[in-house]
Amino acid sequence: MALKNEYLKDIYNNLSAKSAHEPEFLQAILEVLESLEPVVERRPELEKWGIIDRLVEPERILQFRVPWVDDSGKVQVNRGYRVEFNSAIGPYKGGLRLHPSVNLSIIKFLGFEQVFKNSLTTLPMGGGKGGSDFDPKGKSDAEVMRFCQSFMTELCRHIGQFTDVPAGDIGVGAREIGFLFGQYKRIRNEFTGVLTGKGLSYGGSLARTEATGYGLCYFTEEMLAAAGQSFQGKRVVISGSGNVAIYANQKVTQLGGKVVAMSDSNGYIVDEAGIDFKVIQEIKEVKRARIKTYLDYVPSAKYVEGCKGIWGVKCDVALPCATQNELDETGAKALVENGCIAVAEGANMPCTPEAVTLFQSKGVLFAPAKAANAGGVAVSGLEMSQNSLRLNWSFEEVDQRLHDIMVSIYNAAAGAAKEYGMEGNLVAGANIAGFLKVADAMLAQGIV
Ligand code: NDP
Ligand code: 2IT
Repeated sequence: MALKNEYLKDIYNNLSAKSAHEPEFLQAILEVLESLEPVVERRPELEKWGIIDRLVEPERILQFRVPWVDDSGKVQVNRGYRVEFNSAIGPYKGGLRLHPSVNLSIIKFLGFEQVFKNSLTTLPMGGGKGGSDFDPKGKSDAEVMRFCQSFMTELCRHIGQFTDVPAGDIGVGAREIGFLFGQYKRIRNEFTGVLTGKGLSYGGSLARTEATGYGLCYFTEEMLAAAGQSFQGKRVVISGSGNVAIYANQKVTQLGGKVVAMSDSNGYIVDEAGIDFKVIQEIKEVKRARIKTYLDYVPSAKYVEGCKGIWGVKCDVALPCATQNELDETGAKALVENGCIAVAEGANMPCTPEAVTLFQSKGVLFAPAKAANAGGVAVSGLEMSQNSLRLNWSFEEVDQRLHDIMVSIYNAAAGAAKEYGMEGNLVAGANIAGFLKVADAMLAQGIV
C-alpha cells in the first residue's frame, strides 16, 4: 500500500479488515484514496467532518432473492443487489449488471466509482449500482422476461424517479430495460422516468445507445489533441463487442481511425481492413451470436480463441471495453512494446493497478474509466431531463451536449491534476475533480 497520510491509511486498514473478501471494492477504494492524499492534506475539515469515512461506506445495501421459472418449468433462484452508495448531489444513479460473476464486491466497486463519475458529468446524480448473478446467455426471451419481472417486483419498492434511477450495464440492454420498465409501471401504476436507456417509443433518449462509446472517443480525442495527436490514421484495438465496444468502433472509424481487433469472452477477431461496424452490430445486437461468426461475413479476417491475447495485436490506441481487470501487466507490456501511445478505459476498471502504473511510467496517455466512460450516464442524465420536461431532443442536440460534457470532464480532470501538482495524471485529476463536488455537498448537508 502506497498511502502515507495517517487518516487515509486508517480508513483503508479498517476497511480492508472489514471487507477482506471484497477485492474489487478494495482495489477501487485504494486508487481513490491515493489520489485524495494531497486534497486531505490541504483541507483538514475533510477529516474533522469524517467525509472520507462516510464516502467509503454505502448509504444502503439491498440484497434479495430472485425466484423465476425456466422454460422447462423448473424453479430457478438468483441473487439480486442494489447498492445505493451516495446521494449527496442527486438521486442514486447507475446501471444494473446481469452476469454470472456478479457478487457484492463487484457491485460495491461499481457503485463507488459511479459516485465520482456522475459528479464529473456536472449533472445532479448520486451514485449506485445493482444487478444479479443471472446469466442471460442462452436464455429465451420469455425466461429473460420472467427473470426481469421477478427482479423488479422486489426492486420497485426501493427505486423511483427522485430516489434511485437504474439503467443498463453488462447483460442489460434495450430488451431487459423494456421488461423492467413494464413491470415497474404495472406494480406502481405510474409512468415515470424511473429507468434510463428506455426504448424511443416510451421515453428513451436518442443517442443513449451510442453514448458511452461515442463519449469515450470524444474524451480520447481531447487527450490525444493535448499531445498534438488525433485518431486520424491510427490503428485501434477495442476489447469486448457489447454496447460500449460497438459504438466506440463506429466513432473511431468516423474520426479517421481503423479498428483492427475486437473480442468477446471466447476469443478475438483481427481484420486488417478495419472491422465493419454494421457486421458487429448485426452479430451482437440482432443475432446475439459469438464474435467468431464475423468470419462468415468477412472470410479474410482472422479469429483467435481466448480473449487475453488481443493486447498483443499491434496498435496505436487501445480501448478496453469489456470488463474489470481484463488488461493486466502482461497485456500492458505487450501494448507498450508494440508502440501504443494511448489507452482509454471504456469498461469500468479494466486495467489492473500494475497495468496503469506501467502506462504512466512509460508515458502512455491514460484515460481512467470514471472520466472516459462517463458519456453513458451523462446521456442517462439528459434522458432524465427530457422525461421531466416531457420533451424529446434531437439526436444532434443530445450528441452535441454529450460532446461538450466529455470536453468539460477532460478539462476538469486535467485541471485538477495540474492544480494538485500531478500534471498529466488523469487518474488523480478525475478522482479529485469528481470528489470535490461530492465533498462540498456532504459538508453542507451535515452528518448524514
Ligand atoms: P455488454 O453486455 O453489452 O457487453 C459486454 C462485452 O464484454 C461483451 O463482449 C462480453 O463478452 C464482454 N465481457 C463481459 N464480461 C466479460 C468477462 N468476464 N470476460 C471477458 N469478456 C467479458 O456490456 P457493455 O458494453 O454495456 O459494458 C461493457 C463495460 O463497459 C462494462 O465494464 C460496463 O460496466 C462498462 N460501462 C457500460 C456503460 C453502458 O452504458 N452500457 C457505461 C459505462 C461503462 P461475452 O458476450 O462473451 O460475455
Ligand atoms: O457504468 C456506467 O456508467 C453505466 N453502466 C451507465 C449507468 C447509467 O445510469 O446510465
